Amino acid sequence: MTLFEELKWRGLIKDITSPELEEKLNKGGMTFYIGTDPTADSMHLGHLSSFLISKRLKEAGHHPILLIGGGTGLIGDPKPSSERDMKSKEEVLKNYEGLKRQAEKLFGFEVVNNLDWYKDINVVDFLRDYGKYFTINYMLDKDIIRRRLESGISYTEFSYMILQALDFLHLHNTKGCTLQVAGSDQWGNITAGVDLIKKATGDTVYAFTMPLVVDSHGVKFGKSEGNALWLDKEKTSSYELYQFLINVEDSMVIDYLKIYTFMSKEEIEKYQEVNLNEPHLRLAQKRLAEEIITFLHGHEEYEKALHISDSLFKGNIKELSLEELTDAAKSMDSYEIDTDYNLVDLLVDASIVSSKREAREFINNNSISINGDKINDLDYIVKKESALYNKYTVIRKGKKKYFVIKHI
Ligand code: 383
Repeated sequence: MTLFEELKWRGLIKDITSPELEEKLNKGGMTFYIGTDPTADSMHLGHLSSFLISKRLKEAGHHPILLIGGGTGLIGDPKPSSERDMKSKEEVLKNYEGLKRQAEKLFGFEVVNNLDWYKDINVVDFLRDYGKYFTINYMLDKDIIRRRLESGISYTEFSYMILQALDFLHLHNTKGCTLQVAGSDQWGNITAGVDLIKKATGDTVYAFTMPLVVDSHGVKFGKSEGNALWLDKEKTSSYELYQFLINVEDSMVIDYLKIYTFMSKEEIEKYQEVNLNEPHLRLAQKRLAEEIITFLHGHEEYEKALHISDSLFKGNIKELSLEELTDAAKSMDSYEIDTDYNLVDLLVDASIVSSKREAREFINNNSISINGDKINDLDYIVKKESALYNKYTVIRKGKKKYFVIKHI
């Protein structure tokens, strides 16, 4: 398979600016860039797919530049729904540092910051040197701008595409960059760059986008209960990531193996069969979790996530180290107490059951266990001194549902 065929097979190509790009990609040797704005101090799963494309291109002999938008992050790429809250300069700088550290560790790309060239452009030069290449008609015709016309858009966000376009021009002029890669939400911005370079220099440069990764309901992939799954393990533990990935739908898991792993076609096709014949084993999901967690945090973190998950499944809570238990606790509903507590009252107060009657029923039916031990005693008292590491009491209701009581 050529590189282009492989990218297609993996479902990583949505739109390309011109068909010649296929041959150029296959040949290697292009300098390309991918950009991200410092809206947070870490990337999340939604970013990972396009960064992995960049890694694939690098491995195929292209030269990557990662642009972290220290300047564009101060302006805000327009969202379809509404204006962004403006972030303070301190916060953008802090986020920039976090992203740079993370990206260097994970991908090892050369990093540039567009603030480094914006700071030398004054307002008159900006309007003369770049503004003249953009007609308002062209800008209004961009999908994202059209979508904001009704609800309104500030001049600040309206100007964003000019900045991203001049970045491409700058990297073209200073580093010979001829390709920009991004998710499909960036199509308007990256074609603005391709068009600007044509007008300003006469050169033809290229871009392609990948489809946004979604689940079977068309919802953006990478959010668990509305929260982003971060690539920083202090923000999203390996266990949380494991939980999310192991629960990926059967109808999607093969697509995700193509997008998120470097496994070969043959190997992925084997999983396709396993997934079809024995979906209950969730082997494809397990492998997806192993590949992603190992890539991000190393194999030990994957083993740890697996161990937490197995121990919880078997009810062997006491096996967990404090660190593992702390990770596990993060993905359980929790309730804090600072005194001894009668179990029946606690089950009600922590909203584990809806009434005292229900609490007694669960206890009588052997459906409540504490730190791995079944409890049949209606007068049981939950105490700090019997808590795991004097910190956590883990309550299991039925087979699957876990809650954590935090003793403070
Ligand atoms: C800024 C200046 C440039 C080139 C790009 C940028 C950032 C770009 C953007 N990207 C997204 C982000 O920062 O907003 N305007 O969160 C996301 N990307 C990548 C990918 C994606 C996009 O970082 O589709 C998902 O991850 O392109 O939403 O000169």
